[in-house]
Amino acid sequence: MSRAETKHEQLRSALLGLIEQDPRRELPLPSERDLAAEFGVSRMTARMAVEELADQGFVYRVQGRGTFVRQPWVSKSLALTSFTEDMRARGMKPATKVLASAERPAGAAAGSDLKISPADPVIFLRRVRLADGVPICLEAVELPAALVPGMLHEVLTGSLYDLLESSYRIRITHAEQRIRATVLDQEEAGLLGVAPVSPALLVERVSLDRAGRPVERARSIYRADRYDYRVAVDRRGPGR
Ligand code: 16G
Repeated sequence: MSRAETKHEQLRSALLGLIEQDPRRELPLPSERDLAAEFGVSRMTARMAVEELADQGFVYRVQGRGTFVRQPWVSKSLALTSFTEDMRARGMKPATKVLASAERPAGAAAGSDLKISPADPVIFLRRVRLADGVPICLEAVELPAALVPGMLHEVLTGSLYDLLESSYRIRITHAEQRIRATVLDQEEAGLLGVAPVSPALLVERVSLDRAGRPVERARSIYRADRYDYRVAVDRRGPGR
């Protein structure tokens, strides 16, 4: 990787490692003062790293007692699924048509999201995803090429997440997502077999592995007439 990890990122990765150690128990995190001393960062940096994990639902605070790792029942509600899992959960058979696969420089936007230099190579993959033979999603993903050597020679019509796990031991455990309404342009509409300007859901996702390393930047466009986005939500806080 071309860029040194910042102290903040190091601390975040270390904390995520700690959380992963035993996700069944409500482990207390070390205090901000101890984290600052152990990682040689300011208390402000330590606080920011912990606040970020709290915002993302990994940990919660109890006033006067400290910060604790959340129990798995909350993680389940934050479930991160692949297209394949999504379709199977709906009782449908997933399939994939690969439109393009290539290695190319990340460029500024993907470089920034994936925390690599714009000149670093990414694997670009564009696929039509089908459910019971009907095209419902257009997906474009970019992955840092350094993380997935030889990926272009793999079978790319199956589950990308399964491939990452089985061939590269990369498990995506967290994603930042943004969901927006959009309409399909002529090309997109043609690929999805609907009329141009049909409504669609655009989901942009940056996926991280358990160490907090960005692994995937994805843009998925779903036909709004065939897909709804299901989200489990929980009230934040220590009690249930
Ligand atoms: C979903 C993800 C996409 C991921 C794909 C992997 C969203 C918005 N996008 O489509 O980021 O690449 O699943 O699915 O959820 P796969 O393992 O079936 O290829």
